Amino acid sequence: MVRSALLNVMMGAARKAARSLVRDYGEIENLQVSRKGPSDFVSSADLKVEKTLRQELKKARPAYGFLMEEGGEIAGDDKSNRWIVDPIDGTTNFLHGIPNFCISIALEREGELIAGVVYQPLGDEMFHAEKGAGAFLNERRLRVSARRKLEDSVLATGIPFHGRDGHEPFLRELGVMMKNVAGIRRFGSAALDLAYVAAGRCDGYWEAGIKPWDIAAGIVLVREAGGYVTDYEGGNKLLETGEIVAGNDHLHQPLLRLIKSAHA
Ligand code: LIP
Repeated sequence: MVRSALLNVMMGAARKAARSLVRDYGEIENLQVSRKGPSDFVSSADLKVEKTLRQELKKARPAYGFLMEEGGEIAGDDKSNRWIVDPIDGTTNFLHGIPNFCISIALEREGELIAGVVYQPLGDEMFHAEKGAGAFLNERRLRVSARRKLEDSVLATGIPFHGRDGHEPFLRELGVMMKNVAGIRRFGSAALDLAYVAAGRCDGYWEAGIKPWDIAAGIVLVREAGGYVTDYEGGNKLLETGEIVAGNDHLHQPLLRLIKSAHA
């Protein structure tokens, strides 16, 4: 399988940054942790990983800009290309010793997401995709699941918590979904939730109030694995609205209809 130079840069950066991440995971109790907001944390591990990713990506593409969870928006000389980076997606899991977190890197070109890497370092699962070239887990080509019925489907989602908005709307969505599907999972990492949809492990995913860096790479994975990803209106304003619905070609529209019915 021939990979593009672009994907090699992104995967190389993720693997390099993961070294300190796995080391820090082994000694979480010694990490410096500060509060960004209610029940929202950042640790010295997040900052270390983000610094390494920025250095590696800048070395390879000096003119590209960045949108990073901790560092924010950093304009580049080349206005057409922007890296969208989450150093640790699933930070709360990471800080609690729950082994479900990842590094997420996407490339946006001319406003379109064209490449994505989601690296789950503990399981050495490298999910990667590039527009028109398919989606892969390590060397294995990925396809979304073929399940056709909601009642056979397992969905992933994100649940708002202390200090977050959207509790009532989420409970309405959950109420409608749980009556119609075989199972709902809250894994704690939107990037891995989308990677699992691309891999056919989950049949769909929905969430509101989500950040661009949590979902950008995962969106490319699902689309290149033959799935559909839209905002709650069925449009493409995912990064702007922070509302996302993903599913295979049989289930995406029924999921959209259920979400609409929850807010009718
Ligand atoms: C997390 C997302 C998750 C969401 C959490 C949080 P973080 O990202 O992956 O889906 O429900 O609220 O946004 O903060 O670990 O990068």
